[in-house]
Amino acid sequence: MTDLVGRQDIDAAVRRAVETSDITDIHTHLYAPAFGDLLLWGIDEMLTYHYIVAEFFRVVGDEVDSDRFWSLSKAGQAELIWEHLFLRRSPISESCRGVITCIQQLGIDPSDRDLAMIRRWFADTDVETHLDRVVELTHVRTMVMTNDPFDEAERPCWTDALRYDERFRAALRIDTLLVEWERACAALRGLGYDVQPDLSGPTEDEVRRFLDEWIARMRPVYLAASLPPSFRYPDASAGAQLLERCVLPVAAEHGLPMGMMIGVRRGVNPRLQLAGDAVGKADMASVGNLCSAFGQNRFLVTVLARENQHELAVIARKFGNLHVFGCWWFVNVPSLTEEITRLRIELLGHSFTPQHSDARVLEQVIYKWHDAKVMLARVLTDKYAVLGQVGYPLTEGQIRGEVANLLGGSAMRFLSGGAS
Ligand code: HDL
Ligand code: ZN
Repeated sequence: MTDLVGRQDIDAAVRRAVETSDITDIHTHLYAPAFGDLLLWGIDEMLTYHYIVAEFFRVVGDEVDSDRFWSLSKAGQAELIWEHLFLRRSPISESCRGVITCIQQLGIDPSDRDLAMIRRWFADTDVETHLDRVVELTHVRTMVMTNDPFDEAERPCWTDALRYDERFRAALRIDTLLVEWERACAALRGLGYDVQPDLSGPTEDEVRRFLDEWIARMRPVYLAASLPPSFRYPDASAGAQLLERCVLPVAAEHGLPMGMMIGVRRGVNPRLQLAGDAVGKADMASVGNLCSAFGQNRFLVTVLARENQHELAVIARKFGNLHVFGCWWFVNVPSLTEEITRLRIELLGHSFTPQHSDARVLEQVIYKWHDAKVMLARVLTDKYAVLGQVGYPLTEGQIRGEVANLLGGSAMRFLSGGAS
């Protein structure tokens, strides 16, 4: 392989690598088609994405109250959103522009601004054909789902007969256990586990049995929970006790990392339903405390507050059992993803995963990964160009390997027990 000389060569090599590399999307809310209607796809699902719903309620004022909106069909909600955010206004926000990027990349002409025509395009396809098309378009070859045994809609899917597309992997999601113990306790008792609200008696053994049984059923690539800004470790809360005495020991026994997504303030405006969550600055010392106290565990962590990003990256420099990933939710906007990714490369080199999509609707992997690849190429070209300027011999082969690592290779290696 010849050395790359000059920014132009480097830029071209980086773009080729980013554009052709397979991608592992390590956190989504997508489901394999075998989960039926749980897999959301199509223009009406894209338009009623909760990110967009929040923006819709900001512009309609008294014209549409939340009760009336939620009483409408999905199509009715989508039509109102299309009218207010895509016709009366240009869809300039990230979430709205993302819809236009998706339809444009799918070959649908957005210039007519004709929702009926766009709907006809989706009506003419089927989910399997569409999934193949989206995978080919994005090179997202593996998607990790969010699988919640406390979710009444999902739990019945996990029968012994369930077989699903190998492009999907499971992640065992346990927010309810760690953040809403009273609700989890009632649900577990209803499922036949002998657990007590005060964690007394056989509770810890029974929680471990619950985790063992769902790990056997789901065969997840990691356990996961989103946690509030108030999360602390060590702590006397039921969640911290269960994390320490049940979740992390079981995760270590099974060789599974613990995914923690920290900083979400749930339901600050319940009228917005899923769109009603917000962000809060979290305690990053607790992340370091966990990495230090549980050296035999591995932690996959992302944080929601911009203000926590630097401290998380510094903690990751201290603990090899911590893998930092993604620009999550409210920091997944171009002005912040570039800032965060530059910071992480400057502090962590290649040993992190820049992005995940968090997609809830299948087509969202199109715009979220389109944006991620544009940003990553821009940042990597700058960083590699500086290396070239100081005489380091860069080759396209090395760049391809490192880009593949950043787009999922490192994450999957870390998930299966390797270093970042
Ligand atoms: O807790 C999470 O996994 C978050 O990603 C929430 O699901 C949130 O609603 C979301 O979709 N953010 O992108
Ligand atoms: Zn998520």
